Amino acid sequence: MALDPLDLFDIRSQLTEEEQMVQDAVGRMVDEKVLPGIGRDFEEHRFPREIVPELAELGLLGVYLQGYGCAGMNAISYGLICQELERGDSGIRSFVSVQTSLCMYPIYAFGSEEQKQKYLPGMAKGETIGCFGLTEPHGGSDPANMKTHAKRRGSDWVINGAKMWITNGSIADIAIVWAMTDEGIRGFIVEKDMKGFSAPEIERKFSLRASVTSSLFFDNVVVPAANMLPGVTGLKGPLTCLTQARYGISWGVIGAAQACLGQLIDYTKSRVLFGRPLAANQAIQIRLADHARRITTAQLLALQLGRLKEAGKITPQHVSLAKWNNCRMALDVARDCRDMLGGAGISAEYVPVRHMLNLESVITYEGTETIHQLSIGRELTGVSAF
Ligand code: TGC
Ligand code: FAD
Repeated sequence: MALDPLDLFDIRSQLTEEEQMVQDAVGRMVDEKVLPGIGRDFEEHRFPREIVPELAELGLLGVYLQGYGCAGMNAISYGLICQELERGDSGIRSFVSVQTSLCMYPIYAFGSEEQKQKYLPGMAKGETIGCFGLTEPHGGSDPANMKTHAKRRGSDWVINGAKMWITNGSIADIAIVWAMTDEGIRGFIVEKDMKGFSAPEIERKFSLRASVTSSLFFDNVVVPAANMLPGVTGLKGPLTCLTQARYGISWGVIGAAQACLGQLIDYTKSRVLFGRPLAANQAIQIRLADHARRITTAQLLALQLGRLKEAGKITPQHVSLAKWNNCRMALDVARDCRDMLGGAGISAEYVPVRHMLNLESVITYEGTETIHQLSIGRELTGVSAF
């Protein structure tokens, strides 16, 4: 029996029936609702907001949280969902990552019961959209150097400062905002209509064009005490959320690489040069084989990462290694697939250039490649080089 070129080591056979059903359902939705229009959305710099009810209907928002209208699925299912969504476009996976792991998760993990009741059910239904404000204009890799601050005024907090490169910012109903206080970094739920808060979109991006990216500005924004997340103080609050989201990215980017390789296998078989199909050249086969090898190793890494997560044994270093390896893999595969298409590789008719441009963001956000390399270096040596 021929092997599946996009699943050479039969990862599918390692999945439970339920996980396979989740993957199939999301895959169908991506085929039917995302792929037909995503090229145009990317060209028009437009997030396809009409997809949000579809995502909610399938239970993909807050998918691994228990209760509050969330589906309570396992870690492998969350990974497969990210993979299928990113096979469509990194912008769609980004939306789900931010809503689920960067907004719903902190409310779930660090919020009061009132906050959970108030926000999570509407977020699971896609009626309330969230964004996550950690990065600041002066340098995102070092969030400990945070200038946005919140000061107590009576029972309220007053926030001043700015955040930059914030996914979903301009379409969000609430922002999870991390600000320096006299007690250290704390998280706040800022609602879009609060006076002094604004979220202009960042225009003219060459990457993640089917996703909204914004700045956030806080000019004496008064936030009631009830909107402060009581369950965490310090940088470990936002970094714990990032560990959840980076986990999903480690799976997601595999989908982008699969989309590129799948298209290239077909293309090289039908493109005839020098009297034979492009695929009949050793140099082309070696490149395709190398991409299949890289995708396979990324799949095995993601699967074991998922198993560690389900066993409660996952560490931030595991996630750093997987995010680094799999983003690098996907970006290299997408760039080389673009090259094998020749001039057609720059055309919107083919997916690699869109994935390649998106992956330039994905390898940068949620910790750049260098940051993850330095995290592993610190783990190996016990010496911090940050
Ligand atoms: P460091 O001293 O290492 O740690 C401070 C405290 O945090 C704890 N910690 C973690 N906890 C959970 N998960 C992690 N990954 C953690 N890493 C560290 C740590 O134990 C410590 O706790 P405690 O109790 O001792 O205080 O902090 P550092 O200042 O040396 O920084 C470490 C470094 C550089 C790795 C960290 O700052 C970092 O990860 N920088 C990168 C920032 C980043 O990733 N930003 C992402 C912004 S959000 C985003 O990009 C969303 S894109 C969404 C999309 O569209 O999909
Ligand atoms: P910098 O931190 O200025 O880094 C610049 C360069 O220096 C990088 O190459 C970096 O690797 C390198 N570098 C940094 N430190 C070292 C060192 N010690 N040694 C050697 N090299 C180093 N943030 C959010 O908070 N929420 C979001 O929703 C969000 N969404 C995003 C969406 C998009 C499309 C993009 C592009 C970014 C988003 N970000 C978001 C921000 C993202 O997390 C940051 O861009 C990222 O963390 C890097 O920060 P920076 O851009 O300030 O780069």
